[in-house]
Order: sequence, then C-alpha cells, then structure tokens
Amino acid sequence: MKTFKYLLLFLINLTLIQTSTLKAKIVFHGGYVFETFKGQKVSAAYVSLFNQLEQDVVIKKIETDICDRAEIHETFMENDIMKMRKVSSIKVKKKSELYFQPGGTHIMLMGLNKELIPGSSFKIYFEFDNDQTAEVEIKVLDKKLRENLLDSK
Ligand SMILES: [Cu+2]
Repeated sequence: MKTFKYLLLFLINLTLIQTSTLKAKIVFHGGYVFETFKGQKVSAAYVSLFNQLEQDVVIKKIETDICDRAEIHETFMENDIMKMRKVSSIKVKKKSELYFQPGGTHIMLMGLNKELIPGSSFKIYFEFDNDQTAEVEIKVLDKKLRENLLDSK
C-alpha cells in the first residue's frame, strides 16, 4: 500500500513537470516598486518579462487596482535632459526578454489611490495580443534601496 502511494505521488509529479515544460509561456520575475510618501500620486514599477513562446507577442493592456492608469513609458534624452513618453503597445520578440527598469522602459503608475508601504505588494494585470493574460506580483521596496542603487552607479 505504501509503495502504491509513492508511485501515485511520483506519477502526479511527473504529470505536473511534463505539463509545465511542455507549456511554454510568458514568465515574469522580480516585480518591484519603491515605497511612496503620503500624497504621492505617481510612481514607476519594474519587472523582467521572459517570452518563452515561439511567437512574438505584443502587450495590449496593463491594469492595476492601485492607480487610475498604468502606462508603458520609455525614456529618451533630449538636450541632455532625460524625458519619458508613453508607448501605446510594445512587442516582445519570441524567445526574448524585456526588462522594465529604472532609467529605461518602465510601467508608469498614475493616480495612485494609496500609499505604497514597504513589505506590501499588489498585482498588475497584463494582457497580450495572443489573448494570454498574466497577474504579476509587484513588491514594494524601501526607498533606501533606491539610494543604494543610485550610489553604486
Ligand atoms: Cu514614466
């Protein structure tokens, strides 16, 4: 009986492993945002996106409960000043990555409806043109970490 139980467990695990490797997908890693001060209405979120699919995908929509509007922004230099602008859609080529990061492409959170407290987290919903969706966890980090990041540059 005991052997049978183990065999069953083994089979279940095997099935789980097989379906997860067979099903290539869009994977997110390390989503974060820095804490906000009281009354702050705008912030930016960062995350790494891995498109494991054999097809290019376009991010069609981004939504979150913590603000009125989430937009994809890219940064560019103009007369030595760093500026940013909204990108209406963004393509992630097959088998490639997209890094939302400080100083680069980022997720702009506009009209924050609450203070972002370190240690808490929230979700951002992504929708792609292949109708795949993803719910991505964004962790709120202590702003001291940002200072450390900037110092090291
Ligand atoms: Cu921005």
